[in-house]
Order: sequence, then structure tokens, then C-alpha cells
Amino acid sequence: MGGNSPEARARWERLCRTLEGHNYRYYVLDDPEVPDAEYDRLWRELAALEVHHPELENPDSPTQRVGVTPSSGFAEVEHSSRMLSLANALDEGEMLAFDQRVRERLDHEAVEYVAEPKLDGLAVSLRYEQGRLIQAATRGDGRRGEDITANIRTIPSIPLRLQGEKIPATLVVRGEVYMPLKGFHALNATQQARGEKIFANPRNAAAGSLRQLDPKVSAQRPLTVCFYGVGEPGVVPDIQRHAQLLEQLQAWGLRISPEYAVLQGVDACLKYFRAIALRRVGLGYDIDGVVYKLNRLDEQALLGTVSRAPRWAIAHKFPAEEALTTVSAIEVQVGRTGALTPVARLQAVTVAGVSVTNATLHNAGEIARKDVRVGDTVVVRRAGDVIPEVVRVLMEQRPAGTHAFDFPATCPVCASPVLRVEGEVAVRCSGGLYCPAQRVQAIRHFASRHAMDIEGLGIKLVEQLVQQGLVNDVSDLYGLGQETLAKLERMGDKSAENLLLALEKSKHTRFARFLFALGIRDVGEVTAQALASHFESLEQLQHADEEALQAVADVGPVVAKQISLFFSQAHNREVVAALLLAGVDWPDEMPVAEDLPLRGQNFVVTGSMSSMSRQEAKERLQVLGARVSGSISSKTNQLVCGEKPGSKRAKAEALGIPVLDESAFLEFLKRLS
Ligand code: 5U1
Repeated sequence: MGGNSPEARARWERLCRTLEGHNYRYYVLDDPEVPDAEYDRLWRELAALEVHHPELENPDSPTQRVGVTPSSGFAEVEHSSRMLSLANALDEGEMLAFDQRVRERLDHEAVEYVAEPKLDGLAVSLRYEQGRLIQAATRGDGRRGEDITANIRTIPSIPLRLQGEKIPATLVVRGEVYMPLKGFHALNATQQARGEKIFANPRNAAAGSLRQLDPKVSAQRPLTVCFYGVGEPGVVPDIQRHAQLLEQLQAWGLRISPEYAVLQGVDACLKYFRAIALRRVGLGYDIDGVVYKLNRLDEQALLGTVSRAPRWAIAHKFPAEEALTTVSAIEVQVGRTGALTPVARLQAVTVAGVSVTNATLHNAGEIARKDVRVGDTVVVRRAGDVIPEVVRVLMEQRPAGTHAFDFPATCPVCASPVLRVEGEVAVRCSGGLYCPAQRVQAIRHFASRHAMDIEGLGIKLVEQLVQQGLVNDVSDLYGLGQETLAKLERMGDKSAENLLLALEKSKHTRFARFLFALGIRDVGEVTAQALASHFESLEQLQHADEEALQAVADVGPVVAKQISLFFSQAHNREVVAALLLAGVDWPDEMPVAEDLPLRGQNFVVTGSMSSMSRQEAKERLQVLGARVSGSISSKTNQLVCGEKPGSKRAKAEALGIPVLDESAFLEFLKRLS
């Protein structure tokens, strides 16, 4: 390839212009238009074009600089040493290639790395003289940044004076300012209440906060910092390794990542990456990958720096959680409780390694606020195991002739009027079990694994049963016969026989499972268990008034009302009676024996474990006499915490509640059994 090609030049110019526009939105306005992955894709395309067409290379190309030169009301600061950026590894293969290059250059079998989470914030450089903070700057273009000293001084975790010994006369430290998620959500809630700008993500919020011209505004923003390096390693006395440098920074009062680790060889790096990817949602702040650095500073010096990135470090990035695609249709789905959920049908796009064709638009309010329309180009986000969602529309790319989505006034399935309940975001179909969609979902829930556990009764089969009028309520399931079932689509004799066996088996259940299976609003597994432990019989529960129901732990006035309402409706009582008549039964709940070791103890189980499901963990605790609740409160005695624990771990830690990780939990069970 190569040579003068008009097409290549035209593409090059277009890419440069597009990237410059994105740079401006990102760095100057703190309001990026496209996801990072889209920016990276364009940047890589431009870089590849320049490799194949060297005649296009130009110092003005966006590939030739880091960020943009500042342009706002802040004074300019010249960095004493260049603020470097990092090369990226987008998958394990690129990480292995990096390690191989490093080992070849050093002529070593294996090398020692330091891993640190890559924080999704804003890079800063702070200058301390005689131990006192005298200047803080943004990265800017790597050589010159903006003077944000006044704003940086408002961040509580940044020391204005260093502590400890052997502090160099001048110390330049580099790190990342970021906004933890709790503060980010609180900030957006306040912004919304005041009718002010909502930040798309914590990084924009951090950047926007630091670039406030009025430091009083930054002072109110929940920012914090982690430091990861210095301008000139030579100024720090007695250090040979990066990990020692981090410890020294900490000793001087500069916050470092509590997650940093020294790792031997690339396999340990990949293991660290996978482990932190699993814990990512529970960290309480956004990270977008892991940074690896050679631990030995003499090896770092040997490898040196190429253009703007050191050869001795790399950022192994998580797969992008956001991508761009177009909306081909908007449909409204009806859930078990009648809630209407708008769903965007999308041109297939890969997000975080999975092909996504549908994304939730949450509810009527959200679709109106985001103004999502058929034909729009949208940002889709898929974080962890959360259902993909449409984050926002690229208004600049909206085609002509689109129409705002008209939320239906009647249920799209049964045509009953829809209700907007005061104080609820959801709009609901008023059809109740008359609505086939609600019936299908109610039956599917009844059959689900943690409810009656009817193997083989999947959604497609339930849809057929409801459509053909064979099942109107869950009790009809137990009247189905072999011949009827065998005639259904994708069934046949053997499947029908298996389903009948599964139905028969499901009749012998537990009281708590039965209660959960009924699908009473707001009665999840934990509440169902609490009700089953509290009431001696179904009869007693059915006759309990709201006051008696509120005597059950886990049941407040709202839930008590729902339970009471459920049993006050004749058709629900009829279905329950028909189920009992069909032979559904359960053994009496055993009162908690006095000698059980965990009697009187309250546990919460969260996250996922490799050795057992959460349900199993709960049941094992209950067998030992513990009460298992769904949320952390001051009454919780211990939290059992698997991977990806969500917010419960942080809440437990804040309340000083002991946390058992999976191995400690297994050990605990072993001691008690
Ligand atoms: N944790 C961490 N983030 N980060 C960003 N370390 C780190 N190091 C960096 C950057 C840009 O640069 C050095 C390798 C120079």
C-alpha cells in the first residue's frame, strides 16, 4: 500500500475533522458526543491509515497529540516533565504480546509487574514544594495543562501539606481525580432537582467539577483521588521499585489505590484482571481496565518511552460497555405486574463482548426525557449482568421525518386502559389476569426455579397454553393431560410425559416457595420465607389483617397492604383453593429449635459464589436457625458476600457489620455443621 491516493486523503481529512470535533466536546465542553469505544475506533482507523499512507502524516493530526491544548478561563501550566499516556491492550492476546515484547527487550524469562485499577477520572499533576501543595494542573496536551490549584485544594483527600520524612524539596505527583458512584448519583439527583445539567457518567462529572471557574462549586462535588506516580522518579530517595514508590507516596499522606498488587509474570496479570472484572460493579467507583507497570525502576529506564507512552506500562482495557447503533423499532412489553416497559429493537451491535439487539427504555418518563425515536442513532450500554439500556440519542445524527414516541393509552396486548399510579414511575395495564401478557408472566413465574420449580415449562410453552385457552390460571396447569400436551408445538409424547412428571413433582413443595410462586406484589423470596416462618398455616396467613402482617420481620405497611389485597380478592382465593385441591402441599414449617446454632441471628446473602447458588446459601443458613433477610439494616449480624456484591457490601462495611467472603463462609458452615 501507500502512494498518493485521493480517497485516502479524503478519508484522512474526514477522520481528522471528526476526531477534532469529538476532542472538543470531550476536553473542552466535558460533554462527549460518542462513547469512548467509538472514539478509539476512529482513532485507530486514522492511525492505520497514516501507517499505510505515510505521506498523510502531519503534526496536526489527532494521532500526534494527547488531548487538546486548554482553551478556557484557566491559566496555562507547563508540566516540568511530560504527562505520558498509556498504550492499550484490548484483549488477552494484546496483553500477551506486550509481555513478550517486554521480556524480549529485557532478555528475561519472566518479569515482575505492579497492577493498579485504571480509574475512570481525570489525570492531574500536583506540585509540592517544601512539602506544601503549590500548584495543580490538568493533563491538557501532556506538555501544558490548566491551572486548577484552587479547585484541587477543595478535595478533602488531597493533603495541602505532606507528612513524614525525607520529603524532596520539589515533588511532582501524578494521579487520577474521580467521583465515587454514590456521590455521582447524589450529585445528579441534586442537579435534576435544581433543573441543572445531568452528567452522563462519573468521569464527565469529575471533569466538569474540576473545571469549574468557581472553586466553591467544586468544593461541593464529591471528588477523591488516587496517585500512581511521580514526575521524576529520581527525586524520591531509596526506591528501586514502583511498589515502594506507591508505599512512599502513601507514607507522605498521598492516597494510593488499595487494590494495587505485585504480580509475577503475565499469567498472574491475567488472573488479576479477571478477578477485578468480577468485582468491578461492587467497587463503588468506575474503572475501565487495569494498568500494569514493570515493578523495577531500572527495567523501566531500560525500556524507555516511545512518542507519548512508556514501553514499560500498558492499560488492559475492559471490553467497551457502550456502543453506537440505530433504533429500528420501539415496542411496549407488559410484565407480570402489568408494568408497561418500552423496549428499543436495535441493529445488532456488540457491547462488552455480547451481541445486543434489544435495550430497555425503562418507562414512559424515561423515553420522553431521552426523546428516543425510531431511526435514531443511540448509545447503548451494557454493564455487568444488567439488561442493556439506551443511554442517550445522538441528536446531531437524527434523520429528518422522525416522530416522538407516543406512549400507548391502552395495553398493547389486551387493550385495557393503562393507569398512571401516583408516586410510581411505571404505567400499568389495568387488565390484571384478564390480560394474556400478565397471565403468561404470572404462570411463568409460578413455574420458575425458585418458585414451584416446574422443569420444562418455558415461556414459549406457556404462551401456547394461554393462547389456546388451555391454561387460564396456574391451577389449570395441574389439569393438563398427556394427549393435550403432546399435540402442542415442539412437544411430542416424551416431552409431554416429562412435563407431567415435573408437574407432579412440583406439588410437593415448601410453604415459602408456594407463597413466592403466587406472585403477590412485593413478596419476593425472602419475604415469602419470613411469612412462612411466622404463620403456622396458609389459613392463618390468609386471615391476617395488615397489622398482624406487619408483625412479620421484612413486612412493612406497603407489603402488608399488597398481601391483604391479594387474599381479599375472590379469584385469588379460588386459585389457591384449586391448587390445594389439585394436591399441592408442603410439610409444616419447623419452629426454629432452641439449640440451633444460628437461632436469633440475622444474615444477608449477596453476590454470586462459585461453590453454591445464593438460594442454597440461604437455605443452609436457615437450616442452622438463621433468619435471612433481603436488605442490610442495623439488625443484620453478618453479610455473606460472593463476587459482584453490588452496594450491600459497602453498606455493611459502613455499619461495621462483619462480612464473610465465600471461603470464610464455607469455613463457617464447616465449623457449625
Ligand atoms: N493506575 C494508573 N493509571 N495510570 C494512568 N497508573 C497510571 N499510569 C499512567 C497513566 C497515564 O501513566 C504512567 C505509566 C506514566
